[in-house]
Amino acid sequence: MNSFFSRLETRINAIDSLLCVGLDPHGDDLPENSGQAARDFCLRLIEQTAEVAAAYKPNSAFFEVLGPEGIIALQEVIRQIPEDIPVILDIKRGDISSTADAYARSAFEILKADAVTINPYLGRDSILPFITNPEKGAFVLCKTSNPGAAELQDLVVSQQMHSVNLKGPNRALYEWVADFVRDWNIHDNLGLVVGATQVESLAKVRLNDPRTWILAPGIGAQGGNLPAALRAGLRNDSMGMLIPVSRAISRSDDPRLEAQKIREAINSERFSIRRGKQTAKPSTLSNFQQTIADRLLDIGCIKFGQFKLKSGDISPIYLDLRKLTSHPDLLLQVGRAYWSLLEPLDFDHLAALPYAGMPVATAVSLLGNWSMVYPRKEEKSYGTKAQVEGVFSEGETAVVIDDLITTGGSKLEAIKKLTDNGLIIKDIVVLIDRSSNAKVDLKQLGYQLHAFLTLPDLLTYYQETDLVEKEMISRVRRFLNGE
Ligand code: NUP
Repeated sequence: MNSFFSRLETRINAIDSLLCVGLDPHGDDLPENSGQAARDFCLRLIEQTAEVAAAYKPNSAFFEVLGPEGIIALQEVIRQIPEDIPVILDIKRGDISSTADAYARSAFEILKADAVTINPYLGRDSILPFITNPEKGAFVLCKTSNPGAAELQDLVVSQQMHSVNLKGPNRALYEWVADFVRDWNIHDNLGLVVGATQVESLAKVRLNDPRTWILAPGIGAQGGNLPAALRAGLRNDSMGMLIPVSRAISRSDDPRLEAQKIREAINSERFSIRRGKQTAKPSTLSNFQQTIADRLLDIGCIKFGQFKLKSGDISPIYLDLRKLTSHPDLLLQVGRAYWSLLEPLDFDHLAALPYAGMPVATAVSLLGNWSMVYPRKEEKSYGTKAQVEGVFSEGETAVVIDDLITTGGSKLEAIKKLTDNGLIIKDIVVLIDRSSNAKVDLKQLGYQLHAFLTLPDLLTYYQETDLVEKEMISRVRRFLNGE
């Protein structure tokens, strides 16, 4: 599968450009107000700029205003854009999920755009229809380039005013939006719109989020300062920002030359930044996995040092996900991680394994509105004498939820209890697979293991990012290999 951002990065690397050419056929610039004129305007622009365009961004408004023939022109323009250049359709949609789903289908299936711009005002369920297909992407309006942006987007919102306990009180609404987008970005295909005219906001957003792609309009006609915007918003690897420019290119005497000049101006800033900063290596983990990996280390769910195990062995690593209950914000994000693995599965109940699996399964149950059961650790010797708590019927399916897996032995014990009570088990979902051979062994017994992270991938990530010393990582690897 080729995700939207990996296709975008392939194109950017192939032509070494972060320029996104805007296709905005303003009425003033057309010889007549017709679909044909808009189409010709855009096709000429594409012909002149295709060599330096990392992406194209048609704004739907200028086509819609021409009536049905404008829409047909838009469809035709997108069809004519070379296959390897992603198309971001600027539509700024936002609606209840059933309507958002129709908007998404219209943009992706009818108009064949690769990504869209969307409005976050309606919340998570309005975003999901645009991001369920990882091959398509969406950029969420965070801080827009226009003078009136501050009116709502800079409103200070205190922590108590919203239901999700994310970090830090009293932050501007746009900063909350950036945080929510990190949280919603379960398929790694969400970016942000932060205007190139908003240098301070670009810097704040980038500081809090070293990875997310930013679409930054406002260069040219709106007067944004290109070097300042790039210095504030680029990632350490001099990627992570796409600069859309419409009028400054389309209205110049020589659009081809102008597009080349802007690309060069962007690149000279990128290279001076690259010289000054250490180049970050691409990671094995997705953005969402990295966020969770960072926090797990931060709060001591993953520890490096010397730990005495039950077996008496001394281990250089210790995983303890029980600490999650003391960090409800992370527990919620972890819940979303499980949710992303559970969503494609077919089941009637979650089956939480006591004790460590129970808080995470409760979080997931609340997120997905899924019923939960749990096998008791010790059988009840009185009352119902139940072995499995919760309401279920024989023949129903349950997914086993636990925090970690090492050998799979404790999962099999629990599965026996669940199946003895009439439940059918096909899948097991955990946050971290310590990766002995559990996945293969369980598969042979007919169970599918789904893990959000594996310990070897985590170790590689901590090494790449220098979060843990190389020598310690090697020691853990030797320990895991039984050396
Ligand atoms: O914050 C935004 N500012 C902005 O200008 C978000 C946008 N999507 N845009 C769009 O980018 C705007 O609607 C237009 O299509 C383009 C900027 O055009 P120009 O100023 O480069 O001509």
